[in-house]
Amino acid sequence: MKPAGLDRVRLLDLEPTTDDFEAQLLAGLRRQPRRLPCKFFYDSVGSALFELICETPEYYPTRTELKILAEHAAAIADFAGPGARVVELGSGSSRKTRLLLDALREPAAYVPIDISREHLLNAANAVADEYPALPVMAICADYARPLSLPEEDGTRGRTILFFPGSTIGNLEAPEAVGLLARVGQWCRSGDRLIIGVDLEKPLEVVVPAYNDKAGVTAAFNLNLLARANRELGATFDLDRFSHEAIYDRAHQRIEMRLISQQQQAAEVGGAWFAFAAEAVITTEFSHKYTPSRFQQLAEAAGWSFTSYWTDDRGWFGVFGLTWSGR
Ligand code: AVI
Repeated sequence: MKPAGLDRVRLLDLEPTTDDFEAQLLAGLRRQPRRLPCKFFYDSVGSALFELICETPEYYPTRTELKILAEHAAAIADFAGPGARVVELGSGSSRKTRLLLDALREPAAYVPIDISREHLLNAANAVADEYPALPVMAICADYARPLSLPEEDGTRGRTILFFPGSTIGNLEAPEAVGLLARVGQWCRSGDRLIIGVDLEKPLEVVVPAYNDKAGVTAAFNLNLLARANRELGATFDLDRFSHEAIYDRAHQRIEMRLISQQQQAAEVGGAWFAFAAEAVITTEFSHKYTPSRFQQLAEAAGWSFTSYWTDDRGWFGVFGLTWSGR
Protein backbone atom coordinates (compact mmCIF):
# COMPACT_ATOMS: atom_id res chain seq x y z
CA MET A 1 0.00 0.00 0.00
CA LYS A 2 1.37 3.39 -0.98
CA PRO A 3 0.69 6.55 1.02
CA ALA A 4 -1.54 8.80 -1.03
CA GLY A 5 -0.02 11.99 0.27
CA LEU A 6 -3.55 13.28 0.66
CA ASP A 7 -5.23 14.30 3.86
CA ARG A 8 -8.58 12.69 3.79
CA VAL A 9 -8.37 9.99 1.14
CA ARG A 10 -6.55 6.75 1.85
CA LEU A 11 -5.25 5.19 -1.37
CA LEU A 12 -4.78 1.46 -1.74
CA ASP A 13 -2.79 1.21 -4.96
CA LEU A 14 -2.82 -2.32 -6.33
CA GLU A 15 -0.87 -1.04 -9.34
CA PRO A 16 -3.09 -2.61 -11.99
CA THR A 17 -1.30 -3.54 -15.18
CA THR A 18 -2.74 -1.50 -18.01
CA ASP A 19 -4.15 -3.52 -20.88
CA ASP A 20 -1.91 -3.84 -23.88
CA PHE A 21 -3.75 -1.73 -26.47
CA GLU A 22 -1.47 -2.74 -29.35
CA ALA A 23 -1.70 -6.49 -28.68
CA GLN A 24 -5.48 -6.39 -28.28
CA LEU A 25 -5.96 -4.19 -31.35
CA LEU A 26 -3.85 -6.55 -33.46
CA ALA A 27 -5.70 -9.60 -32.13
CA GLY A 28 -9.08 -7.94 -32.78
CA LEU A 29 -8.16 -7.03 -36.37
CA ARG A 30 -6.83 -10.52 -37.08
CA ARG A 31 -9.99 -12.33 -36.04
CA GLN A 32 -13.06 -12.72 -38.25
CA PRO A 33 -15.45 -11.06 -37.70
CA ARG A 34 -13.21 -8.18 -36.63
CA ARG A 35 -13.92 -6.96 -33.14
CA LEU A 36 -12.16 -4.46 -30.84
CA PRO A 37 -12.71 -4.27 -27.05
CA CYS A 38 -14.83 -1.26 -26.05
CA LYS A 39 -12.70 -0.61 -22.94
CA PHE A 40 -10.19 1.14 -25.24
CA PHE A 41 -12.68 3.92 -25.99
CA TYR A 42 -11.81 5.60 -22.71
CA ASP A 43 -8.55 7.49 -23.14
CA SER A 44 -8.79 11.16 -22.11
CA VAL A 45 -10.37 12.17 -25.45
CA GLY A 46 -12.85 9.26 -25.36
CA SER A 47 -13.77 9.89 -21.71
CA ALA A 48 -14.50 13.55 -22.52
CA LEU A 49 -16.60 12.48 -25.53
CA PHE A 50 -18.53 10.03 -23.35
CA GLU A 51 -19.38 12.88 -20.95
CA LEU A 52 -20.71 14.81 -23.97
CA ILE A 53 -22.76 11.80 -25.15
CA CYS A 54 -24.49 11.81 -21.76
CA GLU A 55 -25.62 15.40 -22.46
CA THR A 56 -27.03 14.75 -25.95
CA PRO A 57 -30.84 14.89 -26.17
CA GLU A 58 -30.96 11.38 -27.64
CA TYR A 59 -28.92 9.57 -24.95
CA TYR A 60 -31.59 8.83 -22.34
CA PRO A 61 -29.77 6.37 -19.96
CA THR A 62 -27.81 8.84 -17.82
CA ARG A 63 -30.61 11.30 -17.17
CA THR A 64 -33.16 8.51 -16.67
CA GLU A 65 -30.99 6.72 -14.11
CA LEU A 66 -30.33 10.00 -12.26
CA LYS A 67 -34.06 10.62 -12.07
CA ILE A 68 -34.72 7.13 -10.70
CA LEU A 69 -32.01 7.50 -8.06
CA ALA A 70 -33.41 10.89 -7.02
CA GLU A 71 -37.07 9.83 -6.97
CA HIS A 72 -36.50 6.56 -5.13
CA ALA A 73 -33.73 7.78 -2.82
CA ALA A 74 -35.64 6.97 0.37
CA ALA A 75 -36.51 3.43 -0.72
CA ILE A 76 -32.96 2.82 -1.90
CA ALA A 77 -31.65 4.04 1.47
CA ASP A 78 -34.00 1.63 3.27
CA PHE A 79 -32.77 -1.18 1.07
CA ALA A 80 -29.14 -0.33 1.91
CA GLY A 81 -29.74 0.07 5.65
CA PRO A 82 -27.83 2.27 8.11
CA GLY A 83 -24.06 2.44 8.46
CA ALA A 84 -23.35 1.04 4.99
CA ARG A 85 -19.93 0.91 3.39
CA VAL A 86 -20.44 2.00 -0.24
CA VAL A 87 -18.08 0.33 -2.72
CA GLU A 88 -18.39 1.86 -6.18
CA LEU A 89 -17.23 -0.03 -9.28
CA GLY A 90 -15.67 2.74 -11.35
CA SER A 91 -15.55 6.31 -10.15
CA GLY A 92 -16.96 8.21 -13.08
CA SER A 93 -20.44 8.77 -11.78
CA SER A 94 -20.05 11.54 -9.21
CA ARG A 95 -23.62 12.87 -9.51
CA LYS A 96 -25.05 9.40 -8.97
CA THR A 97 -22.70 8.75 -6.04
CA ARG A 98 -23.83 11.97 -4.36
CA LEU A 99 -27.49 11.05 -4.77
CA LEU A 100 -26.81 7.73 -3.05
CA LEU A 101 -24.62 9.14 -0.27
CA ASP A 102 -27.12 11.93 0.44
CA ALA A 103 -29.90 9.39 0.83
CA LEU A 104 -28.07 6.89 3.04
CA ARG A 105 -28.29 6.99 6.83
CA GLU A 106 -24.82 7.49 8.31
CA PRO A 107 -22.79 5.76 5.60
CA ALA A 108 -19.68 4.21 7.18
CA ALA A 109 -17.25 4.67 4.28
CA TYR A 110 -16.96 5.34 0.57
CA VAL A 111 -14.68 3.01 -1.41
CA PRO A 112 -14.38 3.81 -5.14
CA ILE A 113 -12.44 1.32 -7.29
CA ASP A 114 -11.01 2.47 -10.62
CA ILE A 115 -8.18 1.48 -12.92
CA SER A 116 -7.32 5.13 -13.69
CA ARG A 117 -5.43 6.61 -10.73
CA GLU A 118 -6.14 10.13 -11.93
CA HIS A 119 -9.92 9.67 -12.25
CA LEU A 120 -10.00 7.78 -9.00
CA LEU A 121 -8.20 10.42 -6.95
CA ASN A 122 -10.17 13.27 -8.49
CA ALA A 123 -13.45 11.56 -7.68
CA ALA A 124 -12.36 10.41 -4.21
CA ASN A 125 -11.07 13.88 -3.27
CA ALA A 126 -14.25 15.55 -4.47
CA VAL A 127 -16.36 13.22 -2.29
CA ALA A 128 -14.00 13.66 0.68
CA ASP A 129 -14.31 17.45 0.40
CA GLU A 130 -18.08 17.34 0.24
CA TYR A 131 -18.58 14.75 2.99
CA PRO A 132 -16.00 15.69 5.64
CA ALA A 133 -17.24 13.08 8.13
CA LEU A 134 -17.09 10.19 5.67
CA PRO A 135 -13.93 8.03 5.54
CA VAL A 136 -12.86 7.58 1.91
CA MET A 137 -10.62 4.73 0.79
CA ALA A 138 -9.76 4.79 -2.92
CA ILE A 139 -8.64 1.51 -4.49
CA CYS A 140 -6.67 1.72 -7.72
CA ALA A 141 -7.37 -1.64 -9.35
CA ASP A 142 -9.11 -3.33 -12.27
CA TYR A 143 -12.39 -4.54 -10.78
CA ALA A 144 -12.83 -6.85 -13.77
CA ARG A 145 -9.95 -8.97 -12.43
CA PRO A 146 -9.84 -10.97 -9.18
CA LEU A 147 -9.33 -8.68 -6.20
CA SER A 148 -9.90 -8.85 -2.43
CA LEU A 149 -11.39 -5.90 -0.64
CA PRO A 150 -9.68 -4.84 2.59
CA GLU A 151 -11.56 -6.02 5.69
CA GLU A 152 -13.64 -3.35 7.34
CA ASP A 153 -12.43 -2.58 10.89
CA GLY A 154 -14.88 -2.93 13.73
CA THR A 155 -18.62 -3.10 13.47
CA ARG A 156 -20.31 -1.96 10.33
CA GLY A 157 -23.54 -2.10 8.42
CA ARG A 158 -23.72 -3.83 5.10
CA THR A 159 -21.34 -3.52 2.19
CA ILE A 160 -23.27 -1.94 -0.66
CA LEU A 161 -21.77 -2.42 -4.09
CA PHE A 162 -22.82 0.43 -6.37
CA PHE A 163 -22.53 -0.17 -10.13
CA PRO A 164 -24.53 2.48 -11.98
CA GLY A 165 -24.44 3.45 -15.67
CA SER A 166 -25.44 0.13 -17.25
CA THR A 167 -21.79 -0.69 -17.86
CA ILE A 168 -22.85 -4.30 -17.22
CA GLY A 169 -24.71 -4.07 -20.57
CA ASN A 170 -21.40 -3.73 -22.42
CA LEU A 171 -20.48 -7.29 -21.42
CA GLU A 172 -21.81 -10.45 -23.04
CA ALA A 173 -23.85 -12.61 -20.67
CA PRO A 174 -21.12 -15.08 -19.59
CA GLU A 175 -18.72 -12.23 -18.80
CA ALA A 176 -21.47 -10.30 -17.01
CA VAL A 177 -22.30 -13.33 -14.83
CA GLY A 178 -18.58 -13.83 -14.16
CA LEU A 179 -18.13 -10.22 -13.03
CA LEU A 180 -21.22 -10.24 -10.78
CA ALA A 181 -20.13 -13.56 -9.24
CA ARG A 182 -16.59 -12.26 -8.63
CA VAL A 183 -17.69 -9.07 -6.91
CA GLY A 184 -20.06 -11.18 -4.81
CA GLN A 185 -16.93 -12.76 -3.30
CA TRP A 186 -16.26 -9.39 -1.61
CA CYS A 187 -19.57 -9.68 0.20
CA ARG A 188 -21.04 -11.39 3.21
CA SER A 189 -24.45 -12.98 3.09
CA GLY A 190 -27.04 -10.17 3.09
CA ASP A 191 -24.77 -7.53 1.53
CA ARG A 192 -26.29 -5.63 -1.37
CA LEU A 193 -25.68 -4.66 -4.97
CA ILE A 194 -27.36 -1.58 -6.47
CA ILE A 195 -26.93 -1.80 -10.22
CA GLY A 196 -28.20 0.31 -13.13
CA VAL A 197 -29.37 -1.60 -16.20
CA ASP A 198 -30.65 -0.28 -19.51
CA LEU A 199 -33.92 -1.94 -20.52
CA GLU A 200 -35.53 -2.99 -23.79
CA LYS A 201 -37.62 -0.25 -25.32
CA PRO A 202 -38.98 0.91 -28.68
CA LEU A 203 -36.29 1.01 -31.34
CA GLU A 204 -37.15 4.60 -32.23
CA VAL A 205 -35.81 5.54 -28.81
CA VAL A 206 -32.85 3.21 -28.44
CA VAL A 207 -31.31 3.52 -31.93
CA PRO A 208 -31.07 7.36 -31.99
CA ALA A 209 -29.37 7.24 -28.57
CA TYR A 210 -26.38 5.68 -30.35
CA ASN A 211 -26.72 7.83 -33.50
CA ASP A 212 -27.06 11.34 -32.07
CA LYS A 213 -27.57 14.11 -34.61
CA ALA A 214 -24.58 16.14 -33.41
CA GLY A 215 -22.28 13.21 -34.22
CA VAL A 216 -20.78 12.88 -30.74
CA THR A 217 -21.23 9.09 -30.65
CA ALA A 218 -19.67 8.87 -34.12
CA ALA A 219 -16.63 10.83 -32.87
CA PHE A 220 -16.47 8.57 -29.77
CA ASN A 221 -16.48 5.46 -31.97
CA LEU A 222 -13.92 6.81 -34.46
CA ASN A 223 -11.69 7.88 -31.56
CA LEU A 224 -10.70 4.23 -31.23
CA LEU A 225 -8.87 4.46 -34.58
CA ALA A 226 -7.66 8.00 -33.83
CA ARG A 227 -6.21 6.68 -30.55
CA ALA A 228 -4.40 3.91 -32.44
CA ASN A 229 -2.91 6.55 -34.76
CA ARG A 230 -1.87 8.77 -31.81
CA GLU A 231 -0.50 6.10 -29.51
CA LEU A 232 0.74 3.40 -31.85
CA GLY A 233 1.55 5.33 -35.02
CA ALA A 234 -1.17 3.40 -36.90
CA THR A 235 -2.25 4.79 -40.28
CA PHE A 236 -6.07 4.61 -40.21
CA ASP A 237 -7.60 7.23 -42.51
CA LEU A 238 -10.41 8.54 -40.31
CA ASP A 239 -12.27 10.05 -43.26
CA ARG A 240 -12.58 6.63 -44.79
CA PHE A 241 -14.33 4.92 -41.88
CA SER A 242 -17.81 5.74 -40.67
CA HIS A 243 -19.79 5.10 -37.52
CA GLU A 244 -22.77 2.75 -37.48
CA ALA A 245 -24.99 1.63 -34.59
CA ILE A 246 -27.70 -0.92 -35.32
CA TYR A 247 -30.07 -2.89 -33.12
CA ASP A 248 -29.52 -6.65 -33.21
CA ARG A 249 -32.92 -8.07 -32.26
CA ALA A 250 -31.67 -11.64 -31.95
CA HIS A 251 -29.28 -10.63 -29.15
CA GLN A 252 -31.28 -7.66 -27.79
CA ARG A 253 -28.37 -5.29 -28.11
CA ILE A 254 -27.00 -2.26 -29.90
CA GLU A 255 -23.97 -3.14 -31.93
CA MET A 256 -21.58 -0.27 -32.72
CA ARG A 257 -19.35 -0.67 -35.72
CA LEU A 258 -16.82 1.14 -37.85
CA ILE A 259 -17.46 0.67 -41.56
CA SER A 260 -14.78 0.99 -44.20
CA GLN A 261 -16.00 3.44 -46.85
CA GLN A 262 -13.86 1.97 -49.60
CA GLN A 263 -11.22 -0.64 -50.25
CA GLN A 264 -8.17 0.43 -48.25
CA ALA A 265 -5.35 -0.71 -45.99
CA ALA A 266 -3.89 0.50 -42.70
CA GLU A 267 -0.68 -0.31 -40.86
CA VAL A 268 -0.67 -1.13 -37.15
CA GLY A 269 2.52 -2.05 -35.32
CA GLY A 270 4.30 -3.00 -38.57
CA ALA A 271 1.44 -5.24 -39.84
CA TRP A 272 -0.82 -4.28 -42.75
CA PHE A 273 -4.57 -4.86 -42.67
CA ALA A 274 -6.75 -4.75 -45.78
CA PHE A 275 -10.36 -3.56 -45.58
CA ALA A 276 -12.82 -4.18 -48.40
CA ALA A 277 -15.46 -1.52 -49.10
CA GLU A 278 -18.15 -1.91 -46.38
CA ALA A 279 -15.92 -4.12 -44.22
CA VAL A 280 -17.05 -4.07 -40.59
CA ILE A 281 -15.13 -3.71 -37.33
CA THR A 282 -17.42 -4.26 -34.33
CA THR A 283 -16.45 -1.97 -31.45
CA GLU A 284 -19.17 -2.32 -28.77
CA PHE A 285 -22.22 -4.25 -27.67
CA SER A 286 -24.75 -2.56 -25.43
CA HIS A 287 -27.28 -5.12 -24.21
CA LYS A 288 -30.82 -4.09 -23.33
CA TYR A 289 -32.55 -6.32 -20.78
CA THR A 290 -36.07 -7.03 -19.70
CA PRO A 291 -36.32 -6.95 -15.89
CA SER A 292 -36.83 -10.72 -15.79
CA ARG A 293 -33.89 -11.48 -18.06
CA PHE A 294 -31.62 -9.34 -15.90
CA GLN A 295 -32.99 -11.03 -12.78
CA GLN A 296 -32.07 -14.43 -14.24
CA LEU A 297 -28.58 -13.22 -15.08
CA ALA A 298 -28.04 -11.85 -11.57
CA GLU A 299 -29.38 -15.04 -10.00
CA ALA A 300 -26.99 -17.12 -12.11
CA ALA A 301 -24.19 -15.12 -10.46
CA GLY A 302 -25.44 -15.80 -6.90
CA TRP A 303 -27.45 -12.61 -6.28
CA SER A 304 -31.09 -12.71 -5.29
CA PHE A 305 -33.52 -10.17 -6.60
CA THR A 306 -34.84 -7.98 -3.76
CA SER A 307 -36.00 -4.64 -5.19
CA TYR A 308 -36.39 -2.83 -8.44
CA TRP A 309 -36.92 0.84 -9.28
CA THR A 310 -37.72 2.25 -12.69
CA ASP A 311 -38.95 5.41 -14.44
CA ASP A 312 -42.48 6.16 -15.68
CA ARG A 313 -41.73 4.73 -19.12
CA GLY A 314 -39.79 1.68 -17.91
CA TRP A 315 -36.73 2.67 -19.91
CA PHE A 316 -34.08 2.01 -17.29
CA GLY A 317 -33.93 -0.18 -14.19
CA VAL A 318 -32.08 0.18 -10.91
CA PHE A 319 -31.97 -3.27 -9.33
CA GLY A 320 -31.49 -3.94 -5.63
CA LEU A 321 -29.89 -7.39 -5.23
CA THR A 322 -28.84 -9.32 -2.14
CA TRP A 323 -25.79 -11.61 -1.93
CA SER A 324 -26.98 -15.06 -1.13
CA GLY A 325 -23.66 -16.06 0.38
CA ARG A 326 -22.56 -18.83 -1.93
C1 AVI B 1 -20.79 3.01 -20.83
N1 AVI B 1 -21.87 2.37 -21.56
C2 AVI B 1 -22.93 1.93 -20.66
C3 AVI B 1 -22.39 3.16 -22.70
C4 AVI B 1 -23.57 2.42 -23.38
O1 AVI B 1 -24.61 3.04 -23.53
O2 AVI B 1 -23.42 1.25 -23.72
C5 AVI B 1 -21.28 3.44 -23.71
C6 AVI B 1 -21.78 4.14 -24.93
N2 AVI B 1 -21.52 3.79 -26.16
C7 AVI B 1 -22.10 4.63 -26.99
N3 AVI B 1 -22.76 5.51 -26.29
C8 AVI B 1 -22.56 5.25 -25.00
